[in-house]
Amino acid sequence: MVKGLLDQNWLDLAEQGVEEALANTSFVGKFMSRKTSGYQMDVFAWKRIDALRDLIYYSPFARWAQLLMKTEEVRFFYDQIFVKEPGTDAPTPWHQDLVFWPLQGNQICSFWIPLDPVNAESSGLKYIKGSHKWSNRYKGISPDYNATMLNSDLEDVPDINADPGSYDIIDWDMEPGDVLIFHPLTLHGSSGNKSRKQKRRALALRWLGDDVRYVPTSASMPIAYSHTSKVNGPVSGAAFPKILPEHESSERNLRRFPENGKFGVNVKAAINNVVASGKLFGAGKLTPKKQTW
Ligand SMILES: O=C(O)CCC(=O)C(=O)O
Repeated sequence: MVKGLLDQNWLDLAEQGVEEALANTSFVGKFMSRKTSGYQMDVFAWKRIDALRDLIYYSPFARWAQLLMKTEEVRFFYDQIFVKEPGTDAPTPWHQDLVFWPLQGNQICSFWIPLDPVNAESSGLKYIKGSHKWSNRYKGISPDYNATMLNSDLEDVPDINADPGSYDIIDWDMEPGDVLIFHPLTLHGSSGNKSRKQKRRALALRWLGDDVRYVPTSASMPIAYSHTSKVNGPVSGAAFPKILPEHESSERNLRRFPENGKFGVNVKAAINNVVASGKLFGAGKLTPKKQTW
């Protein structure tokens, strides 16, 4: 957690972008936010919101990611917005991000940028210190317990909050401008927003370095934007735009054709989700188990 990393001008741009995105939620965002009122999530908002595009292309995040990952090339993976209104009972289950993603590699990092003050009561993120070095890979549990992204080859996440003393759990009180930076195998999660007054908006920005390969599985998050990555090869193309050492204008411009061409990818993922949940219910084995929060 880096105190006061972000200058007010970048914070303002992030807030402007998030507010615009929330006023115009994507199809995927509506689907992922459907279960609890007061909870809003969206992804790939930079593809349609200029303020977020500018934040990604021109703010210092890419350079910070480059320094941290010790990489020459930096590509942007995607943005994710998480909003929990006061009193919203929508915990983010303990999870490792990488198991959701069609990627392999170690040079990957996320920045989690709160736009409101956060603490444990208002759904501050919690991490298990050092868990990115564990060999365990757990079933990916999304906040909506999305069945299509459950990789049945992986083990269930232990019920960490039922036995918190056995884990080295860390969290922080944060102010806007403070930023969390983490590896995608670090186990993390957050409670619902138990505050009666404080809403909790956060923007996550995810970055990729030289060693990242495109390795999709049947449980990976679908990528609804054009790219040119080949399986087991480096990530490339406009879905994962190159920011450093220099931009590619063709990738930057392609964002102007959001979702349309690939709308079917999202519809198919939504249908798969409903069918997969139904099958798991039918078989009496809807995994993963709910976590204590
Ligand atoms: O904001 C949250 O509750 C979840 C954030 C998260 O899991 C992430 O950014 O990877």
